[in-house]
Amino acid sequence: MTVNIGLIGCGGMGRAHVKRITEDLSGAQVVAAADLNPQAAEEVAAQVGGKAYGSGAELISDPNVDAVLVATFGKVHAPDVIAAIEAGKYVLCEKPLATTAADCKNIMQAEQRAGKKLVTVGFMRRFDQGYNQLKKAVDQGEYGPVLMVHNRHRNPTVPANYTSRMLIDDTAIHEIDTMRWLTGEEIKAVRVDPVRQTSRAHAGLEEPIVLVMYTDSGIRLDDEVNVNLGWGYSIECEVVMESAAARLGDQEKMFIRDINGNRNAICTSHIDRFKGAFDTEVQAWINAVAQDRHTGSTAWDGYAATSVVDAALESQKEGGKEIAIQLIAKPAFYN
Ligand code: ISE
Repeated sequence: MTVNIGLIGCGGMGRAHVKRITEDLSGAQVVAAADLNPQAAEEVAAQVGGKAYGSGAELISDPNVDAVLVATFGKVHAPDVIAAIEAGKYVLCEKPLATTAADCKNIMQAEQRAGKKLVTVGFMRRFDQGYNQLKKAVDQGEYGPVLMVHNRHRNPTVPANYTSRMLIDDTAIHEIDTMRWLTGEEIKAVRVDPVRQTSRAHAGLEEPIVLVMYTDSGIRLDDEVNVNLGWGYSIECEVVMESAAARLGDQEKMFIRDINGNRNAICTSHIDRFKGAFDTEVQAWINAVAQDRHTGSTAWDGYAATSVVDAALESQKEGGKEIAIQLIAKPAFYN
């Protein structure tokens, strides 16, 4: 079976997914594209020979669309994800699932009403080779329990419409989810430490910040979020266990040696840095949809991560106070 995918959101991320589905993956084709910007939808539709729509709702009700890929801004995800669930269609929703825990709860309720897990959240780092090596080192237990994890999330730059809140709900959300997955624990508390501000940020953007979080067993997690470096996309993670520290660097492969010294190439985009992870994630989703089964992270994972976001935003409002995270009881549906 070829899975007919409808894409909602024809920006950079959506187009990168179309490219991978068309050129690199198997078992699926993109048959429709929706965007509030009609020109963007038409461009993508013309590229794949599919239909263009001006809204997610219209695309979801197209009977030719088997499954839906949502790649719009996080704050507008919820209505499209709920409409896809109500239409009984599998949906791969880019992170975050939604930007408030309340919206995530509405999505979980819709899914439970449907009686079937249909939502996969695009937490692609769970598919990254390096992060999987770290997880293996943690799970095998050879080095003892995890005590703390240091994360760095550095971007070369961010667009003018990127807001201070997005440092947390759009950028740090990756580490929030990855740390839940890596440690196998929920995050019980978070605070946001203010840092001397960079002059490189656009007016009104408060950055960098450092999130400090604690898991249920007391593992301390920190995350530097620093999004206007200028020079590269740099993701680092160091897991400190009792008898070893395992570190994930940039994974740049090529080294240059010349009169200026030894150096390696710098990656500048998350789409390149995580290409392998995105490809594996989307292929796994296509394969699962073709077999009518769920795969990957669930709406519960989306909800748990966004609950940490809500608490981090509250911490910022409270001048960096530590805020406890109150999750609802996990519905058996998500076990
Ligand atoms: C973006 O949406 C991503 O997913 C990137 O991985 C992240 O680095 C960036 O900050 C986000 O805005």
